[in-house]
Formats: sequence, structure tokens, C-alpha cells
Amino acid sequence: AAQGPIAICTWEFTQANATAGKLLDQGYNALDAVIQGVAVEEENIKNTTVGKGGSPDREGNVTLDACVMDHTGNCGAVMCVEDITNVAALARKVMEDTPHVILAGEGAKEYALSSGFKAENLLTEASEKAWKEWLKESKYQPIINIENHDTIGMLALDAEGNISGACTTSGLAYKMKGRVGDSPIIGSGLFVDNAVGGAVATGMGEEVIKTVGSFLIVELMRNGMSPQEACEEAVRRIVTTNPNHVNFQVAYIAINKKGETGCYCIHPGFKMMKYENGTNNPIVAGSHLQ
Ligand code: SD4
Repeated sequence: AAQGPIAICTWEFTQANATAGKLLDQGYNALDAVIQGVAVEEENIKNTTVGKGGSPDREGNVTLDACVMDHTGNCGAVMCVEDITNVAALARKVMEDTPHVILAGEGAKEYALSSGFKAENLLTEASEKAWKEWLKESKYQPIINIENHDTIGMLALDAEGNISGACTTSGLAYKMKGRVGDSPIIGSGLFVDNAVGGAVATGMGEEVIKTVGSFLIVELMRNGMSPQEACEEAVRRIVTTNPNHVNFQVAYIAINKKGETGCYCIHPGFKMMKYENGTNNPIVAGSHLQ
């Protein structure tokens, strides 16, 4: 039997998650809900790791990554896109209106413009200033938790019992030009199988890609693990193979078909938002390190 609608997302993005949850309560499907939910952060210029206002690469270009996956197993992604704010919606457009799954760089931007998305300068004064400050030492050292203003990954279970997800980010601040993280990679940053559940990742994308984290979590749930157990196992895969995990964060959230959810991370400080039965609450994730 279908559960009441549920929306979960990475970090404490209260408004984004409430936006999705309320749409679900009004009968919107999971895909519409997650796209509109994550758009709140894509448009929030104070969030320096998503959409407009995102931190640039080390050459000063803001390049965005996003993907979506729906309950039919369809997916779409865009990578390294400049000048377009709502890249999750663009990923959906790629999924629905092109014969492809991924568009990258210039091609993705041209497709966006020809589809009615508008070109905007995504580099805010604040991000430009921070980048210029960074240039003085040019020391690449990703920050472990950027609470409340990090990559947003969202999963929704709608009134019909269908699951969809979206993930959108500007990636790691001061990355190399052309660098693509896990967030637009289906199976790494996001995976949904409507028969089982869905998972999304945030944190050091390179580590998520190496372990195909979101796909792993869905497969573990298929084999009987709860979302919580599956998130813990996916984190364990990283920490047991990479002793450098003391220097980076990875966090996962997951939901299954029954509406059970889970979250886990390497370093304390990660939270998941959960909207259910009209209430929207932060949940502090357990962590491998204390
Ligand atoms: C990336 N996973 O590009 C993203 C960034 C992120 O918390 O989630 N930061 O690697």
C-alpha cells in the first residue's frame, strides 16, 4: 500500500524540503516536487555550493552539475554547465525531450537557451571576492561540512507510491576547470529504482564515484537492508579502503518503497531534512567518526 507522501533532502534545507513536501501533499508527483524543491536552493544566492551564487572553479567559472531520475527508470543529467541557474530542471528536459541522458558544457548551455532557459551571471560579488581571496594562497582543501549551504540532493515518495530524485550542485569550490563530481553521475550522486527505493550523496564526489555510492545503497536495500543499514555500509566501503577519509566528508540519505528513511556520514555535522505528515524536521545523521 502506498504511504503518505515523504520528501527528504541533504543538509538543513528547510524551505526547499518544505516546498517539495507541500507540493506532494497537494498531489504533485515526486518528479515535479523534487525539481521545484531543489530550485529553491539553485536560486538562493547565499548558498555557495548550488546554482546561482555557487563558488567558481579556480579560474573563476561557476560550472554546475545536476541530474534527475524518475520512477520509470528514466534519467537525465547535465555537467559543467555555465550561466544557467535551474540545472535540475534542465536535466529533466534532457531526460524528457532528447534522445540522450547526459549533455555537457557548451552543448548543455546551448540546449538550455534554445529551450527557453535564460542566461544569467551565476558568479555573485560575494563568491568572486571569496575566490580572489582564495587565489592568494591557492590551496585546494575542500571543507568538511558546509552546513546549510551545500549540495542539495532530494528524494520524494508521492501519494501514488512512486519515487523520484534530483541532485544539483556547483561542485567543490576551486575545483580544476572541467572537473565533474558525483552529483550528475547516475548511480553515484543519485539512484532511484522504484521497486526498491532511492539514494543521494553529498560531500567529496570523487569518493562517491569510486564506490558508485547511490547505486550501492539501492542494491543493498534490494537485498534486504534498511535505508539506514545501507547508508552505513556505503560509508563503510569508503572508510575501509581510504585512510584519508579523516580529511573529507561523504554523506548519504536514502528512502525505500515503504517510506522508511536513513542517513549516515563520515564526519559529524551532517543533517537530513524529512517532510512527512505535514511536518518538516531536521534529523542529525550518525557518523563513522565522532
Ligand atoms: C561534488 N558532491 O561535486 C559534490 C559536492 C558536495 O558537499 O556535495 N559538497 O563533489
